[in-house]
Amino acid sequence: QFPPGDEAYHTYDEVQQEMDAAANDHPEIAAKSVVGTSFEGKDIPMMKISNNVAQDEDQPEVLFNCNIHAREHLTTEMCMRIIQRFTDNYPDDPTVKEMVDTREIWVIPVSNPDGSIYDYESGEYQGWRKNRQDQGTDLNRNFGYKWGCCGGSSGDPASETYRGEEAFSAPETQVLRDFAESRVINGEQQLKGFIDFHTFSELVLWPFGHTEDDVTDGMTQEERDRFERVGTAMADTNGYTPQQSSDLYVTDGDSLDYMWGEQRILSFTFEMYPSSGGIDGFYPPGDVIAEETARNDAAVDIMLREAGAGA
Ligand code: 0X9
Ligand code: CA
Ligand code: ZN
Repeated sequence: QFPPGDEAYHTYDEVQQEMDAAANDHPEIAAKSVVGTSFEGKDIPMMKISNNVAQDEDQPEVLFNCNIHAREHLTTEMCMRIIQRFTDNYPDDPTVKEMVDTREIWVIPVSNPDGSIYDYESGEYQGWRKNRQDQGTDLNRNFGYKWGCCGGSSGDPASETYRGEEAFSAPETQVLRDFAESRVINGEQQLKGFIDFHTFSELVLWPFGHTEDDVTDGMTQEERDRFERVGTAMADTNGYTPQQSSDLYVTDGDSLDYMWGEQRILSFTFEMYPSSGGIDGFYPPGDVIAEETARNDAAVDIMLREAGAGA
């Protein structure tokens, strides 16, 4: 249970139950699976939403990832909203119907279950960011594209941005890597879009994070312009600020740099509500969930549409 006032947030068990219910209620279009296990051995559940969901059809795929940072609980609600919207509103909502019929949508509501549960389970928030491996690894510094390259992470296990012993030393980043790799079929990456939801600051961020250069190894001017165009289009719908991720600060080993740099997936990090704050910014009251997740509906639709546009 979340602390008083925040009961509207889904616990890990409630996430599992609601995913089970959605899959049971919509078996043609929703299938739940376990994408992998955490350091402590907890299941990391995943939902696939698509027509003919049991088949691996040749349709553009998009991955929505949430709660890689433990205390960013509003992001789990974002993924639950995506699951609810693309199942309950099918086939009545025409955009939902089009996307479910022409895309394969993957949703991971809690990619860091150990850290997430630790953060809320005592009834008092712990302000926890990392996973629960030893002193904790910052999963968003542990991905293996230019890992630890550029002063955007720490080698100190006590640090909030500890990058881990080596690239992909955390089971939870291995899970995301292995899933992305599993979607390469006949040499083609099926995932055409990726959003990693975080809180907070109300930003739409695109790669790269490891360098302040706009154009670099792995990012042509044309590619950069596409990121800016799509990122700005999404930000126009939610009122967030669009920018290259390193404009915020330089990071190395984050999910975005891997998903674009290594997998060539059109990838964005969203920093959700609120726009500013201290530690309390991670813990908005439960009554903002509906508004602050619905706020990203149109951006999610843009991502899904763009995934079908080709590179
Ligand atoms: O630092 C992070 O991992 C993300 N921000 S958060 O406050 N949610 O921890 C931002 C990652 C995006 N990449 C860069 N800013 N380079
Ligand atoms: Ca399908
Ligand atoms: Zn985060």
